[in-house]
Amino acid sequence: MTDDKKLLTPEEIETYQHDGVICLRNILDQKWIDLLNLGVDRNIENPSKHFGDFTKPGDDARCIRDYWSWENIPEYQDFFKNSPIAQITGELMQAEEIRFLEDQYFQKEPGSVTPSPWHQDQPYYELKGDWCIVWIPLAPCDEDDSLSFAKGTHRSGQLFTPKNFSNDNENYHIDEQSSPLSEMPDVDNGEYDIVSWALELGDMLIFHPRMFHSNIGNTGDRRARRFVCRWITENVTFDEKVFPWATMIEGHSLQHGDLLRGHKFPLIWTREKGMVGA
Ligand SMILES: O=C(O)CCC(=O)C(=O)O
Repeated sequence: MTDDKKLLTPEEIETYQHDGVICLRNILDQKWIDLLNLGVDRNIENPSKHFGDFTKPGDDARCIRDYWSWENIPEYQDFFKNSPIAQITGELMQAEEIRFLEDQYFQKEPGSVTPSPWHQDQPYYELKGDWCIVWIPLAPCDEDDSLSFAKGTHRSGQLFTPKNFSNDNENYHIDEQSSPLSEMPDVDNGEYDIVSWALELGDMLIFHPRMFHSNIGNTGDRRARRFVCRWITENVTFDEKVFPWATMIEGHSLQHGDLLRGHKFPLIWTREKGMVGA
């Protein structure tokens, strides 16, 4: 049982820590789903420089994505400042403070054969410390079209070469002299404990940055759309150019080793005061 002020149970926190992923059911009101859908509509009309169209050649079903757009999308700002997500991630990571890091959407039309290949998020980011990813379906999705995870893969601490979503999911080129990363293992070889969930509106997935995860495309007959957001705790520092492909929001003034602070990384929740971002 949760106490009055808590949104998660100790069992849910334990599941996240042990498995590296948790599925939370019916935790987001419809008003937030509606707001995020409006935000994604606006984002599609006003793409950022990160916009990507990953539609496979010859595929009629479009697959698009954008990220780090929140400074131009008021609906995203309203969502991250006022929805319960900051508190949920704060409880899950047992944090003192939670800051918003990044927005992202993926949209795959019915029949899209563009997969999101098995990967970890950590190697894409110039970050050190505790953070997490929240995956929110903006249309119901069945198990096949949901995000799949290889349970417990966050625990080894090992990082693998990420895929370049913009380049047909090839591995990024690695300079063998300077990169310590090996190729992602074959996650479909039957040796991993793969888990995925059919999701309704109001459900969400939260996962650890080292978790192996993937999506096969959209085999359903309705548009698949999700809003993904990333949240950092008080101990996250800037780990400059850990890998040549890693990115960070533009315009920050961080030096290597600095804690992520300031208006590019808005403080939303503290254990002591609760919601402080409005
Ligand atoms: O939703 C998808 O297809 C991919 C999401 C993903 O890989 C991520 O959020 O890191």
